[in-house]
Amino acid sequence: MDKKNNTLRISTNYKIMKRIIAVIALIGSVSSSLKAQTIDPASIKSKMQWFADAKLGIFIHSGIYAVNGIDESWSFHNKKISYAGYMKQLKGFTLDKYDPAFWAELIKESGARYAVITTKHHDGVAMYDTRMNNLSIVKATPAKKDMVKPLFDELRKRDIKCGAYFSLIDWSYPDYPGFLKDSSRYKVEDDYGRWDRFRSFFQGQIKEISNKFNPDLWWFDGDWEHSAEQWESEKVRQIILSHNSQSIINGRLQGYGDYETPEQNFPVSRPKYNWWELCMTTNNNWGYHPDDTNWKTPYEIITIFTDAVSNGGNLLLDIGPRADGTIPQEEIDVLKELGAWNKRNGESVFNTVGGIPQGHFYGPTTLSKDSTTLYLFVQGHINGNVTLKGLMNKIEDITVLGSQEKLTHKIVGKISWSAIPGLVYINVPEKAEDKYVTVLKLKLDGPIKLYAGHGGLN
Ligand code: H79
Repeated sequence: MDKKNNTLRISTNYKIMKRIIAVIALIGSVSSSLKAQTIDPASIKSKMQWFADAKLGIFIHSGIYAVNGIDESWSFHNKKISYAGYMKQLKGFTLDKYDPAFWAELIKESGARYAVITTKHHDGVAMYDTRMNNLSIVKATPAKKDMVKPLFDELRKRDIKCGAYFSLIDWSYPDYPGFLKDSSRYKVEDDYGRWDRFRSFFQGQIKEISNKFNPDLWWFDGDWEHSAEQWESEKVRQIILSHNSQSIINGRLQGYGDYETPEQNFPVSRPKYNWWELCMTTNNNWGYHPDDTNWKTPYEIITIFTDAVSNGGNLLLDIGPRADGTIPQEEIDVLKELGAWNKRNGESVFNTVGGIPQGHFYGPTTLSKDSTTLYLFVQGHINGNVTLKGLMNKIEDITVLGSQEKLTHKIVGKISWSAIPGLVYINVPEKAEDKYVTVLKLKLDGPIKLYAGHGGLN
């Protein structure tokens, strides 16, 4: 998907919606104050605050694809397995050892502030008790139970926000056009009646999920197969927000979402969006895939995480549990390591804002909300000195998070008659080093002021 276009669409759609609402207001018939509320930037900002502060979420891809350990939904779509063969997995999805309290505890331990679980992937298998058809783990697998509600209950006990992943695509539904990569059932333009049946079906499921679980966040996927008009994106947004005006909706609703979702791709320059979230796998796959041992290390995950936060984003880190409800040890280990790092260094990440522009410091940075504290993330081994350029403020105090270490610094090359600040050299002793990423906390004499010029040249 072209994310840039997507965002452009988001803002143009808002502009168009704003204009439409202004016109309706003029003719004196604003039927829905909600509509006005959903597009009011101030209310969106307040709705988004927990998300902006949360920084870390855990994504859970649980589905029947874990039985064989194959690609979620795409394996039959891309004809790596027959549809019948894929659906045989229903018989092996047991959730025998599903322990939602353990899952929630692990998520808590990782430091994450929200979790997003698949309620239905592109294969159309609902992970809850849908009344809209019979294709659910409740009706069609030995698990015979809804897995969403018990997890949300356990997460909420621990103050963790709950997200519902929902695939707009449903390659199993007989009235959905798409099926295999090279074959589809029909074209929407050729049979609007049939498409309408699918529309009532998927929108019915969205209403069910709203009513049953009241998600704090909706994570749509697969919007690229149809247009906003075809999905009725505006109506879908309305359905969700009329049930809970504070629900956050991700940006995969053809222009009607609240935030951007780059997938498995890392921004190099800071994205211009107000809110964005990098979703990323722990190995190379979303679902349980025992043949995939390409695990990212804690160091890699922590550096990616701090880089995302430094650039104003969140990380939504995925795990893929087994069909019996257990979580692979490698994923448990990495979440615990990440959690231990967050325990030592979380102050520099949670409830902060993205850091200073590139060039001042060669690494990620964040700022306290009042911008009087600057956090520097130092990756790997430190060779004595860390440098900072263009800082106009006086540094009151430097500490290393997770240790009581106070650091000394030297200002180098400050010329008395010049307004241009000198360089800051911070002396970091080896013993202060964190196992993964060391965080230096610089308390400034006031809100940060930076010099970013060319050294007096024009
Ligand atoms: O649930 C996980 C994946 O199964 C799902 N999203 C994550 C969270 C996912 N769906 N698609 N992709 C990942 C990759 C998307 C590829 C696409 Fe395309 C490129 C969609 C549109 C362009 C390839 C070409 C697939 C369809 C056309």
